[in-house]
Amino acid sequence: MKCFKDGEFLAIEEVKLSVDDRGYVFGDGVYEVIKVYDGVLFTAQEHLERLIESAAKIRMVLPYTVEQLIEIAEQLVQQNNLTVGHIYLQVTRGVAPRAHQFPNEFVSPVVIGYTVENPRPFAQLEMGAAMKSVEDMRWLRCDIKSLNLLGNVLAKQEAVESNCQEALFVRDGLVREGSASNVFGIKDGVLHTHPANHFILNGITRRVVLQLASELSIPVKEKEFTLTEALEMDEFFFTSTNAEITPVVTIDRQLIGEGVPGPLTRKLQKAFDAQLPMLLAAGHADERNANGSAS
Ligand code: DCS
Repeated sequence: MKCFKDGEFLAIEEVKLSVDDRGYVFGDGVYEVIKVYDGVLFTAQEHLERLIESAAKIRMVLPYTVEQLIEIAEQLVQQNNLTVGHIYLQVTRGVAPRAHQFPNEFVSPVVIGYTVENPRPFAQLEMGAAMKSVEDMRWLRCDIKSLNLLGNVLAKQEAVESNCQEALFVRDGLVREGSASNVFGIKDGVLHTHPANHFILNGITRRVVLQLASELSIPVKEKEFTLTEALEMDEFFFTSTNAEITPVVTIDRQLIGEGVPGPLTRKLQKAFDAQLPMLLAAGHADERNANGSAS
């Protein structure tokens, strides 16, 4: 496997990382996960713009432009022959003796990237998932895609230990997002989701879903709702780069609607599939439309 590190593509064994890397000692950095379908990057521009924004929010300047980062990501896909999976990109504030304040200006950020083969989660997309609500004890800048994921890690572990696939963060009684996903509810034909502010990460998949909803004339309400209201939704789903649009059939073991993926969720999933770089990965070759496929 070829990894990118600071301008070079190296075999994984050749990559040297320092114990003094601020990402390692402080979680002082930001990251992105970009999906690859049939060797084609999906919404790479949006992900890389968010990477630069996340870096800026922690007062870091990336040594690359979006265009250069896309070139790096494409090289990684090519060199590793990746068909379906994702690219992980991470930038830390660099290597310096451990001290909380920023290092001097001669310390440059450390940029690494690698690929992961990862099939689409077909079974979960079809059957749906279970969520467990957990208290959101994270900091107040959830809009930054920071390497500090302890709150997310603990929440996800709690969910998994309760045989759930994803945690549902609740802060001040209001539903915020998943441990690594955004959440949506559907009530009486209206799509509800948390507004994009500092309590959530403004997911790229979230933005895609809002765009699809607009194209499908599904009314959208970007406003907080309570856990009780979530439990009373007709349909519920979570979104992320890897989970795509995952139907939620239970929250805290209580059925959502009929306890099966609902019709509007299915409609959005279908619209999502139709705009992927290709549809072969979905096993839906027969559904390909005339302009629907790359490579
Ligand atoms: N909210 C949180 C806290 C996340 O970590 C993520 C993605 C999302 C929302 C959804 O964002 P995207 O739609 O842009 O993916 N988490 C990434 C992660 O850590 N692994 O995969 C995706």
